Amino acid sequence: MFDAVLVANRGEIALRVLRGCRELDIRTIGVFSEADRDAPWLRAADEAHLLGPEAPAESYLNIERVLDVATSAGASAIHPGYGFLAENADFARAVTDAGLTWIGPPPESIVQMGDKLSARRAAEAAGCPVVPGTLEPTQDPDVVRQFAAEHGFPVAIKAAYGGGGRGLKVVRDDDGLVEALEGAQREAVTAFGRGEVYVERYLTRPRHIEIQVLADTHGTYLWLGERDCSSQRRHQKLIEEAPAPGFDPDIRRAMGDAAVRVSEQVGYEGAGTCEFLYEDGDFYFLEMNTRLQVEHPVTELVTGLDLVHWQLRIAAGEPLPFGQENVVLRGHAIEARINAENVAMNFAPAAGLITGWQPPSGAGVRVDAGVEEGWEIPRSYDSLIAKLITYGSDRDDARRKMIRALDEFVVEGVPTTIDFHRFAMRQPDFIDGNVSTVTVEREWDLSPIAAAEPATAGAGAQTASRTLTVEVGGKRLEVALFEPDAADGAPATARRERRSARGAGKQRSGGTATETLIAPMQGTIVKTVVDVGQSVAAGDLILVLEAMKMENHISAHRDGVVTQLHVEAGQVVDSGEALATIEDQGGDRTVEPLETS
Ligand code: MV4
Repeated sequence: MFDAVLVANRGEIALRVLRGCRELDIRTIGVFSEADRDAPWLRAADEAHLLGPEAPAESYLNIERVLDVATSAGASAIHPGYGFLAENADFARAVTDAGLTWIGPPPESIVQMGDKLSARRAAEAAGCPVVPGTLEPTQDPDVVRQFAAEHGFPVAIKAAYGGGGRGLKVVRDDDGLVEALEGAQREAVTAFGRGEVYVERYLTRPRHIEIQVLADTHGTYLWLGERDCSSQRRHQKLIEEAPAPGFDPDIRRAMGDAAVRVSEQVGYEGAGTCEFLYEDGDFYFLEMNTRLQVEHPVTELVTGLDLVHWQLRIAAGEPLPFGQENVVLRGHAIEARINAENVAMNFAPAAGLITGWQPPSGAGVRVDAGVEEGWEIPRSYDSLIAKLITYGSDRDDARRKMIRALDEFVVEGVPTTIDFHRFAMRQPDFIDGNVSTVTVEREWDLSPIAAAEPATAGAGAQTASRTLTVEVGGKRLEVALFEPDAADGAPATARRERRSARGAGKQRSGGTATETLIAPMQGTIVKTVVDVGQSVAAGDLILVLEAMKMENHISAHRDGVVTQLHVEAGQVVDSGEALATIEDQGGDRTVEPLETS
């Protein structure tokens, strides 16, 4: 086993890997950016080194600097965690070239799975079902038209080098075809510098089910059951569970066998995940993630296997000492991602100081967190601050433990997704195991969550809520205090109204049918497709807004005439900023503010 391992990552996954190393008596070397000085997870490392001086977002991507630290600190291997450099074949090669061991798959496997078209070809070659579609890139609308003529609409246009939903466009009819093709190409170039796209039949209500694979360097390939990751929003997973609810054992076995064949096809080693779409009893390979995943704990709980230990042992050359027949799935595990996000503001990420942090514990509860009380969440990184995982004898047991644990969880100072999860765990669709990849976004009304949280709704991270315990006649009562914004003393609700009207020409007083079309998220205007004076119907495309390298179609929120466009292509807008004014046609212009009438 290794003497010393450098963990090239941050947050909860850095802690997860550092702990795994420590359990195997491996000396640990942590690294950190300037924004992560004093980070809580670094205390789990035997030593920690500053990466800097780059901007915090780039520090963890500086291959040369990471290798310098590894060499000078005497590391024998590097574990990349997930994100940052985990799926970077050049980094994997550089690690090996520096005489260190790469705790991950061979770079050739990363490359083959890094491009979706070559991944599809590998799956086909392995006899694994893929979504019907093309295996070669195209730029030609006629190829898409021809495919749709054969297979029918809707079709998906996907970027070969896409990921996380970037460069994915759905075409519902011939009218939207050219726009979608161009949008997918633009997105792919923006995000990945490569515009190749291909076409697939679009599944309208699939489940996202993935198989965990483990392969040693001696030719043993195992699958460790599946995870259902269908609960997601804007391609960010929110809830994962193992096993998939109501999943047929024969389909599970067929999917597992297929994942193993695909892994063999690319000479995989270590821990990896094959993603599938599942609809109406059929499954289709989508892509392979060549890293440890965020949701790996649910697999650990139902298999009893420690995936980080096995990554380390496999990288050290140990053969897997058990076979497929020894992999037994037992019980049920659910993971809820606790993100520092404002659910009421479209899940907008919220940085800030954690003023209160009391994670749950007790039977069947695991918390993997990268924060603690007093830690200020930096702005530069993704918003996952913790994972709450519960384990039960069956799904309902795990779900009830999750609700209990969510109720215990206290986070103060930043808004979180905890209330979303409390809501989700009680949804009939969730209870019935009837969640698809479109359920959270299109089938659930999330407004009760926002309504239950007046302090954070729309107010961003600035508004602090405090809880006081008082005793009234000997009975303990908890009192929530919602404090106004220190900056201007205005209550949160008033500020929220002002914020949504920012930049707008007119503001209706007391009216609900606002004329202002608001940016739902921070981003860059790619293009506007209407002119001032143009009549539009609710749902008509007004402009394209790029956020996190994904294009979002912003449509008219009401019928009317576009009287003002407040933005133009290239402009950066904040969440809540006014994009356009759409006024009623004909009379009934604006209701004048009460003060002046
Ligand atoms: C699809 C699909 C339906 N049909 N492909 C989204 C990101 C990328 N990993 C693939 N994705 C999808 N591909 C076809 N032919 C639906 C999705 C999809 C999705 C997939 C997995 C998890 C969440 C998703 C959310 C929306 C769409």
